[in-house]
Amino acid sequence: MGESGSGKSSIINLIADHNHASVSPDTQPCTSHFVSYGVSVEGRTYQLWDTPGLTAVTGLWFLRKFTQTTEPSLEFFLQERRHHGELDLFVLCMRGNRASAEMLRIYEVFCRINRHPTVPVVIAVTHLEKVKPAMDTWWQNNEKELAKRGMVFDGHACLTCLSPHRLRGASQQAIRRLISSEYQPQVLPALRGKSLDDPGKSCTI
Ligand SMILES: Nc1nc2c(ncn2[C@@H]2O[C@H](COP(=O)(O)OP(=O)(O)OP(=O)(O)O)[C@@H](O)[C@H]2O)c(=O)[nH]1
Ligand SMILES: [Mg+2]
Repeated sequence: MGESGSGKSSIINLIADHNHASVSPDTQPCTSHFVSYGVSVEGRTYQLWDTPGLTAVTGLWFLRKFTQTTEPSLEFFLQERRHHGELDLFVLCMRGNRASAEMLRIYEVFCRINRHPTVPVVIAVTHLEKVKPAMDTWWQNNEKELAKRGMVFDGHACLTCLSPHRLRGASQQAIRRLISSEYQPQVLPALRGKSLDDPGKSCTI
């Protein structure tokens, strides 16, 4: 999940190495429905959910309308997934080149209550192709600031989703590693009674 235009659909395509999800050609909101994709990573199948983007309330009436319809439907969607025991990992997506107060609100409303002791929350940061000397420098420079604001994560990946790009392979590895990592069993009571080798974990982006 994340703000509109943060790169959620692009990340799905990066993980899958296939253009499954529609990506916005510009800054307009693109994904309008919750769509799941079965993606195989190193022999395991993951159910990845692409979600409509959340947009900050602004003075523009059409964006305000988008926000008002998306937020309750995201809440309902999460309740449904929780009810079916299908919430295994939250991937919060943000643009590294665009800090926003909206991110903190999304974290507060959707991630904090779901994190301990239930679902791990990780962050995937996009648009980092120009960060020097390496994309991960973004995390080194920003982790403390995020933590100061109460945004704590169980894992992170610094990415570019550009295609073609010389850093795409490294980005794909990083995001695949992020979603396939085994997070501490004590923060995953939803998996108790299930084998951790169980395929078909779902992952909400
Ligand atoms: N330069 C750059 N552009 C990116 C990157 N990731 C995504 N984009 C571009 O950013 C725009 C938005 O990407 P989407 O994947 O559609 O974003 P989204 O979060 O799914 O947006 P909504 O569906 O509207 O919520 C598209 O034009 C992408 O091509 C990146 O890492 N670097
Ligand atoms: Mg999208």
